[in-house]
Amino acid sequence: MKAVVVNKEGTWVELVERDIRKPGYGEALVDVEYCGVCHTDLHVAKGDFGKVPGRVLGHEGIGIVRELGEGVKSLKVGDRVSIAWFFEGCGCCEYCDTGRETLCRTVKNAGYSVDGAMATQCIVTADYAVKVPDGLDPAQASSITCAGVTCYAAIKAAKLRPGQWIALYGAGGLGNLAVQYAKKVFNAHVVAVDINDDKLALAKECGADIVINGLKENPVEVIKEKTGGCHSSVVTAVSKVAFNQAINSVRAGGIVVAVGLPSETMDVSIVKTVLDGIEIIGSLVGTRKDLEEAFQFGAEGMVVPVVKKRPIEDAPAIFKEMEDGVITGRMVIDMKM
Ligand code: 8ID
Ligand code: ZN
Repeated sequence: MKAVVVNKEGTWVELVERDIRKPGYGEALVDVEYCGVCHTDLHVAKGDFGKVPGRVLGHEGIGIVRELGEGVKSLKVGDRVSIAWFFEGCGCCEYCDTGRETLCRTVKNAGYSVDGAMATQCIVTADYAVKVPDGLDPAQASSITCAGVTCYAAIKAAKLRPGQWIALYGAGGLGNLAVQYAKKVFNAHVVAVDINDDKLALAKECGADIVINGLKENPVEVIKEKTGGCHSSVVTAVSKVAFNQAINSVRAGGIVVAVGLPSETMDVSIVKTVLDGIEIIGSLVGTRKDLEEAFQFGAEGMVVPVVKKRPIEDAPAIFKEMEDGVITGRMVIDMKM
């Protein structure tokens, strides 16, 4: 099979030929149709979370089950399923038992701690592969498998209610989907902030009420003036500047949800946090149930991921474009191209 892997230095990606093993107990072999390229893949490739040379990347995979290992009851051959960052939990710890399975301390993550879906075939743990509903385009489904579900779960964590204002910092692969979930699923008013006008144009098309280029205007001032301060904020931007601005963009009692993963620290005013009762929380992808729900909104046409299909040979170029910040929407590797 063809696979996009982290190079042997653990610093970048390369395309290689690999063999795939047979599925073991509880596993399924999947013919991958599409795999989106997430900024997390770039972090992994560059060793931002520790070097993983040789790892097959990819956690926005969609494919068709070709073969089942022994003991699989949840899938059958021919099912269309996801291969997500939340690849497997232990199933019996305090997090797995209380609806917070992505926090499992012995979690496996596709394309990071186990081989992922940026390949023509891959192995999944069957009970953790979420089925793609009929009516959802598989290339669009790939984008929901990480970008979509992450934003959907982050907005839930923000406790967003209809009619409230949310500030979305970052309008990239995740951000444009955050705009759509916030606007169309949660019925909120949306401010999108980015530093790139093309991404803001897409955010506007996706339903943002206000768009702000953080390089041209001060987002905090504009948000205060136009909304009186947002009720919550979700930060997918890969920059501490945006995290700091997000904290200052919410009104008293506001919730700031950290999603982006820059290798930096944020500056938090203790006085503001206390006097304004601000909550700052982290949100990590979504549970299998979140993904099922996020897919369904896609199948119903309420959320339409903006994807561009590319051949697997383009993978190194796509990673460079991601690093340069020039991608609008999501680049999705089409394994049949
Ligand atoms: O579960 C999670 N928490 C999770 C899931 C998936 C992805 C976290 N992530 C992380 C990724 O690892 C990455 O750090 O979310 C971040 C965003 O992923 P992405 O949306 O796939 O990346 P992108 O398409 O490159 O978008 C990033 C956007 O941030 C903007 C860029 O212009 C781009 O549109 N941005 C930057 I960089 N600096 C900004 C700033 N100061 C900014 N936007 C506003 N203000
Ligand atoms: Zn991702």
